[in-house]
Amino acid sequence: MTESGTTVDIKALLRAQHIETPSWAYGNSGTRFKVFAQQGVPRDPYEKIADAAQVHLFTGVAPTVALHIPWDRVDDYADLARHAREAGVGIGAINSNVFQDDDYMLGSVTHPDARVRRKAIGHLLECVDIMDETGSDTLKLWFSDGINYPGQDDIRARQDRLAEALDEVYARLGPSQRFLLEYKLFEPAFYATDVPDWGTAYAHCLRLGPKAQVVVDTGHHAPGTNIEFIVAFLLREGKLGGFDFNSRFYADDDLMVGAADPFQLFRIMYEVVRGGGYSADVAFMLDQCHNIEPKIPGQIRSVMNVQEATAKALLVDRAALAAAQSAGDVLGANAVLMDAYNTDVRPLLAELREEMSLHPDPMGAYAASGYGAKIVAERVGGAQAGWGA
Ligand code: PSV
Ligand code: MN
Ligand code: MN
Repeated sequence: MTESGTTVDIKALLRAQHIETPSWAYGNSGTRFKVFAQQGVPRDPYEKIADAAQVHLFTGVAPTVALHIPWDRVDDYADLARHAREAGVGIGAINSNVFQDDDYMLGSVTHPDARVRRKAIGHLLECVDIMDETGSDTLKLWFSDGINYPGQDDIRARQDRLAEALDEVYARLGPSQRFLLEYKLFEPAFYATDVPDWGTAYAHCLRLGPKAQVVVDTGHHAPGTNIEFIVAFLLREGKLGGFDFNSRFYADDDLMVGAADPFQLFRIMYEVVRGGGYSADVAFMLDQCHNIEPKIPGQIRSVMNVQEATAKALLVDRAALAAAQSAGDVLGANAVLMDAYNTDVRPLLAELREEMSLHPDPMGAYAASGYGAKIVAERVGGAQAGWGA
């Protein structure tokens, strides 16, 4: 950041950043032990979008909101998209849900019963219809499918069924549509999950073609996994479709991104920048639940955390790093990276916001806006998001 030219470039990149917030972050959520209801939460998808628009209003970099179907089911999706546009945001990824129906106890697209598989595929195709109606270009596929006991079902046959389902959905995609296949180590299946890791997701996507890519949910790995390696690898292969950002300490905690390990987030963002993934092709999405913290401020803080990690990643002196690396200067190379990580980028981001005609302090500006008090007064009986809905 010594030369002003570099600073200007970084600001231009940060200004163009696009971080998508999830509709389900705005409703009540909890664990399997308890959902703590908050006042003023949205009662329907229209109000979730209104809240997402607030996050964009105060940060300037959250212009889309992801939907989750059927949690966000409405009669008229074109109308919902129009409502979003009027509120100043767009509809982002359509997240499918083949995990909350009694029929799916033994799986959805990998279920041993063809009737259940057909029902699940029908839902995925319906999600593509919703993409057509809302103008969304991204379908997100996460399957809770798996088995709890050795011998419960045939692991290999389940892969065959998964491949058949993916073939059918892939064939239904329009020319400018894609799907992102999400992997998750475990839960709700505890013995063998059908898409447990990036390698499985990658192999299916590779077989299908360019409209199938992998999405990396940062909360879906075993402890100690080097996520930035996965990012670097997938980017090199043109198969990184995006992120579901969140933080984890133990399992799929869905805490605020950058809260548990801001250094890991920086390392991930550095590989994104390094690998040319800082483009419209790699979606930066949040997949979080705010169980004990207020929802809209939780999203604003999360967006800011991603921005800070991105700014630090963009600050890495790539030329100095390359020189140290090729000279075998281990400590020097590491120092280049750490210099960027240890830079306080908050003044830069405050300056950028002022240039974007935003308040330099989004958290404070939202708190002072009165929107929180307004929705508490106006909304009674807010909806539960996601789990248990
Ligand atoms: C599954 O744990 C997951 O990460 C998938 O993205 C789901 O769609 C989402 O969480 C629901 O919150
Ligand atoms: Mn996810
Ligand atoms: Mn998850």
